[in-house]
Amino acid sequence: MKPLNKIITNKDTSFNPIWIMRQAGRYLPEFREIRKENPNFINLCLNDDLSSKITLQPLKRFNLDAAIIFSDILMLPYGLGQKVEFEKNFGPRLGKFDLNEVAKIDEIDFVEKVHRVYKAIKKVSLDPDLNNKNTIGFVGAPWTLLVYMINLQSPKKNLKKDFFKDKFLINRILLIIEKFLKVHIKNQIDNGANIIQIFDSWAGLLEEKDLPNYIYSPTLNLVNFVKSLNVPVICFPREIRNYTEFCKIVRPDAVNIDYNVNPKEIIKNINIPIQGGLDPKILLTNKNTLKKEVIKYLEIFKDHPYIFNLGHGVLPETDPGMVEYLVKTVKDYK
Ligand code: 1CP
Repeated sequence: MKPLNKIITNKDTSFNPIWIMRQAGRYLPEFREIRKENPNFINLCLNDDLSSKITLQPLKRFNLDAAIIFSDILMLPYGLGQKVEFEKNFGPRLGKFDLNEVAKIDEIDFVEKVHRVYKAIKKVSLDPDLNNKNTIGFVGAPWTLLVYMINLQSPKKNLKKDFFKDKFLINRILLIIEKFLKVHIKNQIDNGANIIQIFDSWAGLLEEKDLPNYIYSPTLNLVNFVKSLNVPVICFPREIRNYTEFCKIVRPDAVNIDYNVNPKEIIKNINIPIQGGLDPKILLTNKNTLKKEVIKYLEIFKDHPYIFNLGHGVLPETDPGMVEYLVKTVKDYK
């Protein structure tokens, strides 16, 4: 059995596997070198030789338990024909969403645009170094994708004022997102992904009254879909104020917590396996502080099925030496 399945399926508490959100990325000089030669980020994700190589880069350096495929949540709007670009020091910039154009796209068109992501997953999952490790596929949650597809750029702290103006359009887009996310998930699993993580990075932007329509209901549909394919699903509703209620309603197999969650409180209320929590900024301090914080999480989760990870993605300015020390600290913990 693969390490993450031992925790999620068997509820093993005798060890803590570790992987790191955004582990394949900008803090690694070997990634930056490839990136320099490949200014178009989407094309880089769609180059399965390079994207599979980038996926494996952190595993060559560190004793991690899982690979997460080097791709992006915005491959979904890209596959639907929406323009998606990544600008330096700005982030994603999307072209206007045209419902009439998108309505013409079928499953075959979508897969044709993004199939190289699946090819990369196949390559990664067949790598002998991954025999005893997980291959994680992922998608953005419907809400977070909706945010990018309508806002057309990162919302940072706020959505545009008229974001919710056209409810008809929003609900149509949500249905389209859900349909193609299922296609995207199924293809990732068919090509070797043995865990699916659903990133809802902007869950924290919603008021409580809007959670059922924009988060609970569409995410529950996806969670049930992944479960029907017999693959565990981890949800990360980042900065949602009530993780307990989220877990009760959406029922993922495991939940990733962000760094504002009090780990001592959460284990009192949530009985499914938990992942993550450590503030990525701790990796910018020093080894002593890092070790203290890591041990704190491991002690709190001593008797709870727990996958070590961060409370959000690793920051680009992180020293890879600190990541190495983090992994070693988790692995040496008894
Ligand atoms: O080199 C570059 O400029 C590109 C930086 C980069 C990378 C390395 C982006 C642009 N995406 C990725 C890869 C990526 N994105 C992965 C695979 C690598 C790994 O985890 O090891 C994953 C899982 C994602 C997921 C993703 N993309 C999320 C969800 C997680 C999170 O960080 O909240 C989100 C919100 C995105 C959108 C996105 N893509 C890239 C950026 C800079 C952003 C965020 C911008 C923003 O809105 O603030």
